[in-house]
Amino acid sequence: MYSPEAPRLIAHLDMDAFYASVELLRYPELRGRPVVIGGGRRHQPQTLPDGTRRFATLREYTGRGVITTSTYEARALGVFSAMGTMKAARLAPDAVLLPVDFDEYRKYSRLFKAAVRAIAPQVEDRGIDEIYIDLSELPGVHADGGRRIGEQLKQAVREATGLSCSIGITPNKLLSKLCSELDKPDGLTLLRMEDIPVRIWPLAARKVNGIGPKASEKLAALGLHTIGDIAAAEPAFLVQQFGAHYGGWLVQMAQGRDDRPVVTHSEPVSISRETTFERDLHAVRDRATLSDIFTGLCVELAGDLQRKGYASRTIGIKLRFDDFKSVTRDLTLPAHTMDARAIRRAAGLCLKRVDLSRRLRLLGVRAGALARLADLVAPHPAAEPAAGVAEPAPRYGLPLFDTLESR
Ligand code: TTP
Ligand code: MG
Ligand code: MG
Repeated sequence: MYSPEAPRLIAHLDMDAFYASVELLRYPELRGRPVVIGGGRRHQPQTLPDGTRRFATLREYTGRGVITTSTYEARALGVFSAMGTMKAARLAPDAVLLPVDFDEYRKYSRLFKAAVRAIAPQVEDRGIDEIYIDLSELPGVHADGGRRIGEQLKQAVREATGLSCSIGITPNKLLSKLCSELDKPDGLTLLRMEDIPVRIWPLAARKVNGIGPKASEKLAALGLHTIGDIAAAEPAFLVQQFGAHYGGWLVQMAQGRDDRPVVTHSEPVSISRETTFERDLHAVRDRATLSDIFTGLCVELAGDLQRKGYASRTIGIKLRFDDFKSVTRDLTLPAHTMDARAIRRAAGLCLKRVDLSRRLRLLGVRAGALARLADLVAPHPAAEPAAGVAEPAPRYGLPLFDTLESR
């Protein structure tokens, strides 16, 4: 467990050219070529009668899309994440263009994270292709600054996914995040506090997570371009320029100090379910259909809460109309609940407060003000899982859109 006194070893692991590398697993013939990910369905590779594949290239692209990522070969031509695809096409017309397939990337994301957790369970999820890992408690880890475990983690990720990653291992998250970038791809970078002047101070200030475009512009205007420039600046000057909070953080950051813990579980703010209809539905004319969908969403939401171990005190709805305008309404309950009936009743009351004369495109139900079931000392009867809820969608007697008929 985290203790501010004990020396820590924190890893930051980031997958190399993640979306592109996942695509190369199924199209190995593209290895070594510049490839960018950012196309749509029309850029799906075609399999020819002789079994070879035909790929779209950037020169064929027209549209307003952006690149999600590119292989290192494409980066050598100046093509990077978030660049307009048309601009990329001018720089690298012969680069292969592939469509984005989030389901596939999520699958590999789960695989690499599971492989890491099997070795080092203290993992903080930082998005689809990166995590922090607190290595401090692993047996023997301090003997070599984490090198052996780092190599083991890279090996495990490679075995589970066929993909390479880069890892930084240092005493804190700030430094590890910087270090995982230093030797990409397939890097393993260890750093101790005494290495900061040589390895960290020369880096550009904007490399730091927390120094965005605005702050780095202001720093540059003050003549502060590298992390070392910030370290050399007068702390009082930084506080005067950036305020006590951010200025104070800059002072600490430049010395490589950061005591944020690795947060192994995050508490969701809300849980929701929504659905877009195949055709727009009208609250009165499609009452039965809407009613079923509405009930179904509430039952699914109750199931989500129960599975995740949360109860909610604020139930909300979201509607989107045929003119794409959206409205939300919510209602705070007297006690927390995870019961489908209570959720449906509250959502129904929210619905009464909406003008439903237009057709609907989308309907959603949201459970907010969540509390962990374990933290609710004396659960209200309504917070107990209802007996019928785990069974197939129960049908409730109450007409859900009954309020509409009286309009
Ligand atoms: P990154 O880790 O930033 O980039 P990367 O994994 O492609 O390359 P690197 O080797 O430098 O780590 O982002 C992870 C994935 O997130 C990336 O593969 C695609 C996606 N992404 C976007 O969709 N848009 C963006 O602007 C960025 C930066 C990433
Ligand atoms: Mg990455
Ligand atoms: Mg990343």
